[in-house]
Amino acid sequence: MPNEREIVQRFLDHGLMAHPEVISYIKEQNNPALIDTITSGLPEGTVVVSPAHIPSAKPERDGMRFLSDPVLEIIEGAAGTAGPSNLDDASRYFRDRYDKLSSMVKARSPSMPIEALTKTPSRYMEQECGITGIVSDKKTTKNGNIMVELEDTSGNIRVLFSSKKTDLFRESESILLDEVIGVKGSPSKDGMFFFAEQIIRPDIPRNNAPYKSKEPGKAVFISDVHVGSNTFLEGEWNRFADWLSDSDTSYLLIAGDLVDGIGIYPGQGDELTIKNIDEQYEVFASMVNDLPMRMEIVISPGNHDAIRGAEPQPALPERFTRFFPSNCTFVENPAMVSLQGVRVLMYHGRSFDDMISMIPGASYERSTDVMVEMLKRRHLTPTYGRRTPIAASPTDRMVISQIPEIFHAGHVHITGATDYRGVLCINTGTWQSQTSFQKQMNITPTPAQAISVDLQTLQFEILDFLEPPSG
Ligand code: D5M
Ligand code: FE
Ligand code: ZN
Repeated sequence: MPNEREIVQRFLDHGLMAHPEVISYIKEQNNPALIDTITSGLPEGTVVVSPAHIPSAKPERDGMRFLSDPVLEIIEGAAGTAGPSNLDDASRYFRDRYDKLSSMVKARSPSMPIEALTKTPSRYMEQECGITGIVSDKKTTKNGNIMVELEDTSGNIRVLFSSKKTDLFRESESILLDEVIGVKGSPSKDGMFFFAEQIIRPDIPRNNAPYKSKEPGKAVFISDVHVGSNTFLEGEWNRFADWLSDSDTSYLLIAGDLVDGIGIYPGQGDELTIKNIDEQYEVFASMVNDLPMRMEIVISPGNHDAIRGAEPQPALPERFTRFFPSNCTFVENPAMVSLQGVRVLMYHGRSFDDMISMIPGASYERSTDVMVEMLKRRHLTPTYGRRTPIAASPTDRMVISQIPEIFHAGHVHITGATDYRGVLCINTGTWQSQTSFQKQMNITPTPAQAISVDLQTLQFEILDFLEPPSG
């Protein structure tokens, strides 16, 4: 198998530079002949080889999509679809996760049952094999290699990532417990170990091409309003509301932490201007009431909202929704909605706390990079049993089954936007200024920003409503 340096050199020999996606594609296909195929088909004067130059990777849309009436459609996570959390369902939950994610991995790279390797390793020693499993353990060996226990429906095996293979080793450092990965490599003589050569994740296909609305339409995205907190920025919110009234925005999406809630953290009472939960939602509802009625408004909950914290979180109950106008649709967290055919995955983002603590180099400042890590794993909450409570149920709703055009999250209170293989990842900041907790955690928020997306072009714009400091 060619390594990255060899592939880069082969292109350089042709006087060409190659985009990193092209290099990883060739590595993944394990077919050095592809380099010649690609170089022979390049338009004259090409300097940089991009993914579009890969002959088999013509842009392709993920299935058919029809515009429907009404233009706002709830695809997944409509109110009332999150079932109860029942620990007896935990094994079915993981089986469903494994089935969904392993089939994505296997579609990209062939895979054999782990049991075949552990029972008859001699048959496979000389050849490269692929296996796909759920990560049930991960540790660093005394020699400084990484060992991951991988489990499929037939058995389990210890997979070794050698620290000598620098690129692969670095990639293996980001392997998370309970994620589903494929690994290419070969077994040890006794079938006790599997020596890894390459990691295959479910990922977004690199030829994914996002759907764009045929009709004009603009959507605005926000999150983390935190009504009731003494740091809620009322003046900034009013500037935003005024701007919305004058704009041609058709949709407003709000991804959780609508209110600050009560009893969310120790001592919160001292930081609340509204200490009653019904009143917090009533005030938020009156703010929403002042927004244009022509807009469709989609609202999902977050970890500060008054609803079960285990994800998928149910939609807000009628006790609070009754205060809101009729143009509001309440969905679960996560939810997939379609705006004129453009699909938006809304997820508040509690699992950022877990992923940032586990992935080397991940940070709150660059949360959209963490969203990319979720897309690669096709999962919103890869690791079970840390800070993000996950509801055990027969199906794993946290799997990113359908590929959205827009992936909208919040929670970190820092605005960000990035594109990953045709998926626009946006994090929509907050409407509260820095809290004492965030000060302690060294989190500097970017308050009073919204992100607007043109549904015809998928171009985004960051809108800033922060008032200049007075005095
Ligand atoms: O989250 C507000 C901010 O605080 C956001 O940047 C995430 C961060 N946060 C929240 N909970 C934790 C924990 N447990 N550890 C570290 N950082 C955290 P909000 O959900 O609005 O309170
Ligand atoms: Fe928040
Ligand atoms: Zn939050």
